Amino acid sequence: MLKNDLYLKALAGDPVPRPPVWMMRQAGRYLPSYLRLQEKYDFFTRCETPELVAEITCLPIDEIGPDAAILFSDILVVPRALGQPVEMKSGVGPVLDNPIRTPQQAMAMRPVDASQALGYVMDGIRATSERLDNRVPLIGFSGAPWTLLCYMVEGRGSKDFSTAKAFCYQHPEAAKHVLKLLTDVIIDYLNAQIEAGVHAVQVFDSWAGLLGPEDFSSFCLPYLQRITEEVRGAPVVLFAKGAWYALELLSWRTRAAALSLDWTVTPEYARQAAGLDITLQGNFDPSKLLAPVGAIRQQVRQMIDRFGKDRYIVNLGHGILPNVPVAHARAFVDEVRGWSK
Ligand code: 1CP
Repeated sequence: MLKNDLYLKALAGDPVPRPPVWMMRQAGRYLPSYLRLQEKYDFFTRCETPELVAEITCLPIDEIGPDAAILFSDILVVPRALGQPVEMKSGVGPVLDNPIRTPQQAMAMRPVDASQALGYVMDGIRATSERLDNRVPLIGFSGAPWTLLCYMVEGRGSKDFSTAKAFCYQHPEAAKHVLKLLTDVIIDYLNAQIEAGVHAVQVFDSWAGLLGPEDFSSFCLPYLQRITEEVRGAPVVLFAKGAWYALELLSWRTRAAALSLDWTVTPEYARQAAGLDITLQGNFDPSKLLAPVGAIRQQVRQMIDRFGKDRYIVNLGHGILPNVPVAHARAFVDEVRGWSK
C-alpha cells in the first residue's frame, strides 16, 4: 500500500486535503548529488543501470520531498531502441545518428518489441520500486510521437525544428508512417512500464506548440488519442507544451486522466477549456523558481487558490532549470505541503 497517494487521488478526481506536488525534471541537473553521479557515469550508463536509475529517481524524494517520483530515464531511449544511436554532448544536448531525411529512410523503419529492446527501463522500474518502498507513487513516461519525430528527423535539439517540419510538409505520408510506428512502440513501451510497476504515465509532447491548430490535429492529436485509448491499467497524463489552443480537444477527444499545462495559460482559461472532469497539472513558470523564496511561496499559494485544491496537481510549466538553487525548489514543494484552506 502506498503511504502517500495524493497524486493518484488527484488523478482519479478524488477529494484531497491539499493538492499533490512534484516538479518536471526533478531528478536532474540542479541537484548537487546528481551532478556528482553525472561526473562518474555517462548519460546512458545512468539510464541503463537499474541501481543508478533507482538512486537518481529517489534523490529528490529524499532531499526535497515531492508527492511523486518520476523515473530517471530520457525520451530519446526510444529512437535509440529503433536503431538511431544518441549521444548526449555536454553544452550541445542530444545528437542522433542517421537522421531521417528521405521518405525511403522513413518507410524502411521497422518497429521493435519495446519490452525487450527497452528491458533495462523495466529493470530500472523494478529497482526503483524497491528503493521507494511505497513512499510515493512512481511516474513512468515517454516522448510523444510528434516530439520524438522532431528529434529523429532534425538529429538534435532546435528552436524551431524546421528540418523536421519541412519533412512533414514535403512528405506527409512518410512522416505519418513514422508517427504511426512510434505510436505502436510507445503504447507497448508504456504498457510494459505499467506492468513493471509504475503507477501513472506521462506523455511529453514538448514540441507540440511548434505546430498551428490544424497541423496539431493532423500530426499530434490522432496519435495521442490512440495512446490514451490503448495504454491500460494506469492513468495517462498528456503534456502538449505550447498547444494551449488544443486543451479543449485533448480533454474531450482523448482519454487522458490529466493535462499538464505550461505557464502561458491562466488557471481559469485552462479549466474552462478542459471542463470539470479532468485533472490539471502545472503551471509555475520554471524561471520563477529564481525569484526570492518569499515571492515563490506567495505565488504558489495564489496558484493553488486559482486552480482549486481538487483535480489539481502542482507542478512547473516545464522542466526545472539547472541554475535553480535547491533551497528554492524546496520552498516550492514545502509551500504546497504546508497548504491548508
Ligand atoms: O547529463 C545530463 O544530466 C543531461 C541532462 C538530462 C537529464 C537529467 C537529459 C538530456 N535528460 C535527462 C533526464 C530526463 N529527461 C528525465 C528524467 C527525470 C528527471 O530528470 O527528473 C525526463 C522526464 C526527461 C524528458 C525529456 N528529455 C524531454 C521531455 C521533457 C522536456 O523537458 O521537454 C525532452 C525534450 C528530452 C530531451 C533531452 N534530453 C536531455 C536534454 C538536454 C534534452 C533536451 C534537448 C533539447 O533542448 O532539445
